[in-house]
Amino acid sequence: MKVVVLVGGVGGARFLLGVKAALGLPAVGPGTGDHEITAVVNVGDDIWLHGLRVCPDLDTCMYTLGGGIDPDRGWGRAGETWAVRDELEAYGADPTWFGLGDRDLATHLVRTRMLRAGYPLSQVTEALCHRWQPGVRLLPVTDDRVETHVVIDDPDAEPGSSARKAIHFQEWWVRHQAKPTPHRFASVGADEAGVLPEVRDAIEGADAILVAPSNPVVSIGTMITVPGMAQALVGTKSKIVGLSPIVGGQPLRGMADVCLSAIGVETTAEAVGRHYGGRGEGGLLDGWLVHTGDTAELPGAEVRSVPLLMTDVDATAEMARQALELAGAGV
Ligand code: GDP
Ligand code: FO1
Ligand code: CA
Repeated sequence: MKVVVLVGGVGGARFLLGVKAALGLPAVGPGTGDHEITAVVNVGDDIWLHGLRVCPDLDTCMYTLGGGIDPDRGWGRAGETWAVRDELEAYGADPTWFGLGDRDLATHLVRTRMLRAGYPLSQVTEALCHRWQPGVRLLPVTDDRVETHVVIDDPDAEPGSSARKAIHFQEWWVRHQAKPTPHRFASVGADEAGVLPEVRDAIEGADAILVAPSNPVVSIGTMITVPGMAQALVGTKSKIVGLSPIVGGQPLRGMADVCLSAIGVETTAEAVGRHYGGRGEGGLLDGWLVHTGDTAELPGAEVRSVPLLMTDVDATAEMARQALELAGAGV
């Protein structure tokens, strides 16, 4: 069976562990079998720092599935040391608010060297995955540069001024902890970008498409802004089933509620489902899974309530099984 999963970082990566397990593959590492999983990964968080290209969502998926992730932070390498970060800080080298660990840095050095040599991000990712053997084909949604920027009130403006400025998503999320109210999110570069042809083909040939319980705005939402992505999803014969990242009216990790408010969507499983939309009404979803106890009326899609807490791989595998069943591709 061919399964395509749309993912962001930590929530998406953890869900992929469950998809692998549900399909009988070892959660971590490579596996053989009849099933093929393709993860379409957000690139909106990607950033140039200290001359290096950093791709947090791709790396989070690669390290999680390859057994190299720091399990507590959910991002970056296990057993990390921070000598280079400390040295950079001693030089006052901006930005000091984003920490690149020593082990993680090797990934960015290899990636940047390959990008500078002319390889597209998708091929660079494939090369990095030769080492990590994630057991899932990790595809950036696009090879083009598409970065999420956040429009906020300009903190340097005169009092009473309505001046605004756009800052990179990471500056807003990591440096400012998503505190400045976002007026809107901009996918910088999306207009000139194109969906990766391999992503389009995977979506066209899939037996099931799952939308991970990832951030609906800055993970899944950003990917859908890439020209060709929405068309590929709307045009596929395969069923598309999403899992709610909102449980009991709250995100389980991170600041998705702040992101949702900025686009005028309530922080409920129902509102996020309606934001994606039922396929029967011109939206994305054939099916929508909400957590036990949550409810959702979603015209044009089938809704089921099942446990959606990724407490361990077994619980996550059961979520994946439920999603595949709703997609008509039960295992
Ligand atoms: P990020 O890129 O690292 O922010 O990760 P994602 O965008 O892939 O996922 C973030 C989302 O995962 C958050 O909005 C969380 O609510 C959601 N999430 C995290 N853990 C769980 C879980 O156990 N169950 C569900 N349903 N959602 C979760
Ligand atoms: N998140 C932080 O809160 N602080 C950091 O210093 C930080 C560094 C970092 C380095 C590499 C990487 O792949 C991820 C990193 N993250 C860090 C996480 C990440 O930037 C965000 O949580 C995501 O982009 C939001 O999805
Ligand atoms: Ca992310």
